[in-house]
Amino acid sequence: MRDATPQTIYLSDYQPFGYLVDEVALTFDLDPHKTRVKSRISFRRNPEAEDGEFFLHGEGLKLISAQIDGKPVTPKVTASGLTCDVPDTPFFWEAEVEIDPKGNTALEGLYMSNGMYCTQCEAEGFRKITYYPDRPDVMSVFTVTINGPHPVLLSNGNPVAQGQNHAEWHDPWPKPAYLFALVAGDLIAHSDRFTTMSGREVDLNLYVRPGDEGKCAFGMEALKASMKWDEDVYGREYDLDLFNIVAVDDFNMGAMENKGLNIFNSAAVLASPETSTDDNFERIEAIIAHEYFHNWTGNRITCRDWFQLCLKEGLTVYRDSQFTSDMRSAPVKRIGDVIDLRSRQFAEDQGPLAHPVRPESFQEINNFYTATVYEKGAEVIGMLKTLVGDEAYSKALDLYFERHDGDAATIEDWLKVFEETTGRDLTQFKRWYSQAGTPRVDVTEAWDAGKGMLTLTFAQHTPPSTATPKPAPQVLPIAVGLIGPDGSEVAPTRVLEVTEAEQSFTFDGLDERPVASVLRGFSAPVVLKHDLSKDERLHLLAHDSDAFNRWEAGRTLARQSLLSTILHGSAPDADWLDALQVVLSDETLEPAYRALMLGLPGHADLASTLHDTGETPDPAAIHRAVESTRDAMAARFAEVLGDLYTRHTVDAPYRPDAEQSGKRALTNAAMSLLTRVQGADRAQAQFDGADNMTQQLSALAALVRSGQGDKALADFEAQWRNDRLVMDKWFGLQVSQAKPDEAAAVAQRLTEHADFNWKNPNRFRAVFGSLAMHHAGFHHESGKGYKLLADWLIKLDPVNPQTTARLCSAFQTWRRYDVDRQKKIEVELDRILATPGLSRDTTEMLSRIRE
Ligand code: 0A1
Ligand code: ZN
Repeated sequence: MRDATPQTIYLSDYQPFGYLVDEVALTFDLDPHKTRVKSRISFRRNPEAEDGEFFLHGEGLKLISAQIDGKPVTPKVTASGLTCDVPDTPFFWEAEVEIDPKGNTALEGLYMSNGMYCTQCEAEGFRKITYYPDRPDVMSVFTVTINGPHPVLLSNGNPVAQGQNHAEWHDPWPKPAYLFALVAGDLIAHSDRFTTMSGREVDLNLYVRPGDEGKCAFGMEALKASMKWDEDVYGREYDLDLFNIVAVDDFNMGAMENKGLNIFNSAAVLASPETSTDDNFERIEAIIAHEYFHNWTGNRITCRDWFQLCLKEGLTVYRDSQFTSDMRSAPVKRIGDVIDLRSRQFAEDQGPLAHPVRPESFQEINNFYTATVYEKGAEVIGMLKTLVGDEAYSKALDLYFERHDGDAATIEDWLKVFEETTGRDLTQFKRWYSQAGTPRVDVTEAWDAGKGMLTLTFAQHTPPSTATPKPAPQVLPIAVGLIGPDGSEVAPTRVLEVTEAEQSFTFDGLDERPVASVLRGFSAPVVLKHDLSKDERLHLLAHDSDAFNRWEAGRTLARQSLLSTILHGSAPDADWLDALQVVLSDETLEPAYRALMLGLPGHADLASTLHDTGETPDPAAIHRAVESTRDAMAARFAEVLGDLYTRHTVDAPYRPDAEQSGKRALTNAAMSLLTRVQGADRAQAQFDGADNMTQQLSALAALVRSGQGDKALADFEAQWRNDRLVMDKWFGLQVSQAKPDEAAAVAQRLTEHADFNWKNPNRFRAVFGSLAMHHAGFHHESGKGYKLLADWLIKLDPVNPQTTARLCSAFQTWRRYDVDRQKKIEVELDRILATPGLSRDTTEMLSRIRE
């Protein structure tokens, strides 16, 4: 039900809870529609809290009975929880409630997925399981008893008793309720062991549904690699005798770091060469690492309140990106992260959903699991490390773990360990946590030939937003190196610390004017404006020793070429194409890097650049420009691409490692382009001969895009119709490869397919996430894309508010477009908002977008 007046919660209102909880004992008697949950919880007054009101959260619970110290009580129950008169002295609260896991389609709390029970409690799902102070600063030791007719009964911690249809678990580490988990079902374990740095043996299990046993080996290896990496790099050891992972098919997000019992969306853990692409493997490895790393950054040290979400998420994303860089190629990982940041986080920061990395208010916390909190949060950690240096970063982290182990901490606590270990004042740096918006940085150069001196002047400006109407200057670590006219590096990377609105730095002792390579490694999440000439950019593309900026030079040339095609209809820039061809043929460069060089800025990225320069983006014109540029690249590079395709085709048995996947990324980029000029035979042959999903799916995409994919689509469906995860790809690909004027119709047709199970978030997102990402299709002038998405969001909202609300962000950039499109979108936003009983999640998202 929609709240009459949705409540806004403010960071500044934080108050500790009036009671401390030492122990929680829960007993579950599982039943699909009538699960009984008994709780026995010890409470005592919190000496640090003023307010002694005894309020327990609880939603959708049927209260059967309640007792205090064994005596029945009659609490006052509302839709959000209960209050009760309690003694001044320590007491035991006992309650029995009934819940309906099978009727729980929101996938929050205890629910059922394909016959198994599972839980999702972050952020506020535990209150749908029993009455409890469901807030992260209330930490307690949990003991859990599960009764139910299922071979596998799991909860957090270590098993203390296991019997027929019965299990008891004890988790010795105090934790907030959001880290509670329970799983029950007919599951199969893929098991292994890990010996920790101090010699303790840990049993590892990956639990899956029967039939998925063949998709566990990679995830298990990734887990062991993560455990080892966290010991080697952060000195962090695992702390239980057991670590369990469970794969579930119905899950709103990627995965969840519940203590000792991580629960994963099956798409984020199950992998096999035949069914998963190289990208899937890399993502799975990263998510397994991410959830595992949370054991220290999130679980042992958790968040005081949900405003501090970036404390665990920014740091854990940063740690998982370090892990991937170490396991694979650091420059390739960095470029991928920046592409992702620009497309998701910059869009958020530039529109009505802009919020600081640490927001100051919210209505529904689930709406703040955003690219800003996660990815910009990670960028902030990266900047901090750049500013203080690697050694100081390690020292600060050691102090953080030592001082705050067992705490529910804040950003202030986090920054303080850096201030204490380095002696730095981080007052200004803290703005990265409190200000919304992406800083714009203008660099201008002054060359004094007589003195051999180059001066770089930086001017920073952050566009104001509702969240931050008056942004102040930020601390910007800007990494700069200089490339001489002969292509050699004449000044190695130096990190300039820009703190003022305008500030200059000089480089001297230079014989000739160099080309400045600014913002190396993308050392700060800003939009850089550096007026280099085309020749200077070509010089960087040919010679920059910083792999990121070398790629960035090519990217900027590509963007400029595309913009002039979009605005003036010009042909693609021949100088850029010539320079790109040289890079493509350079066998000293790793194939994955060259594959990235072949990429173009996305449609939405181009729309954003156009908007930034005062133009109104026309999605159809952007689409045409990208297509004609790709055609020109294909024609211009045909020979080189044919050569790359043959030279880098992998003959060895499939391995999902960086080396092989890099080669496949390059040959598939080549194959896709070649299909434009040489017909579909190569793609068809690759499709027919493929023995792994990377090869099969990229060939299928090329075939569908070229309009010759009908047979391959049918063959693919016949081959994979019983594999849910592969069929998600089949659904998604048809939308993403559709022509702009057909995308909505294709999506509509797919919703009529017998396997379109719209209540499954992965399947819903396969179709509608793909539609929202199909820039020219979603923004087609007919408005059909907008209407179709709105229809389905209205349908999904009562079933799954969280997934509905997340997909609303498809509309966040709407003010960029022409009046006609804006009007069409406005009609749809208002239509959704007018739906009776719209969830708090969706109402908040759309009201912010609509503002
Ligand atoms: N903490 C998890 C992500 C997560 C967040 C919220 C969820 O439900 C609302 C589920 C998972 C992570 O960062 O992996
Ligand atoms: Zn996380």
